[in-house]
Amino acid sequence: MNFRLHVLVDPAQVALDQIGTFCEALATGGATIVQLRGKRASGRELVTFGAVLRRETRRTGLGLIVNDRVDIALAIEADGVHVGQDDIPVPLVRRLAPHLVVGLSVGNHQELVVARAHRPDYIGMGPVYPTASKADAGPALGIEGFKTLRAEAAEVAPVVAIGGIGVDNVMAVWQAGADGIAVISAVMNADNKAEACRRLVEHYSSRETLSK
Ligand code: TZP
Repeated sequence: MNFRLHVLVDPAQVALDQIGTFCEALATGGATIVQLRGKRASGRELVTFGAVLRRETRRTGLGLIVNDRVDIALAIEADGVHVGQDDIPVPLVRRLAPHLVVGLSVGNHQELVVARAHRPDYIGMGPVYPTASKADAGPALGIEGFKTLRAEAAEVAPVVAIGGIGVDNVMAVWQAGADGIAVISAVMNADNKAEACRRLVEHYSSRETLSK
């Protein structure tokens, strides 16, 4: 799985009949994964939206990850599930769904200790910058804090940076060694979503050189 650019989407943000166009824009712009994240959505809403999202992500070559809900991930045949430190522990997710890619959120050193023991397939690390999209995101690491924690995580799993990332600060995140980024507002608030994605990933391929 290519972790380059995850775009997190809430079912309230895209009408069912616009999901196809939405996925086309993301894929055109260079996103690789859509994460279904409906904190206030019912199970029924998630499977209804998720079924269309699964069909359209397949058609456009995007991966599909579901936030928190292993049951929904299984029901819609997603590629993976992303859990936080208060959700179902990674080893239990593996038992329930051995074929799924599993991501784990890490925001500090203690949580990285958990990640080292639980061995997720990738780590969602942040918030790197302050964010208005998640009320309980915790304190921002800042780019230096991110660099330090990412270096510690290097042997554990690929690191996907999240939180307040946009076109104006993404270069620093690539330079800090992120394997991928995950965003909400930088893409969801943009009128031209393909262009927003393109600008976020344009320096992705040079990140190895950048971080030297
Ligand atoms: N987890 C940590 S920060 C965050 C999540 C879900 C929100 C990211 O949203 P944005 O708009 O890209 O800052």
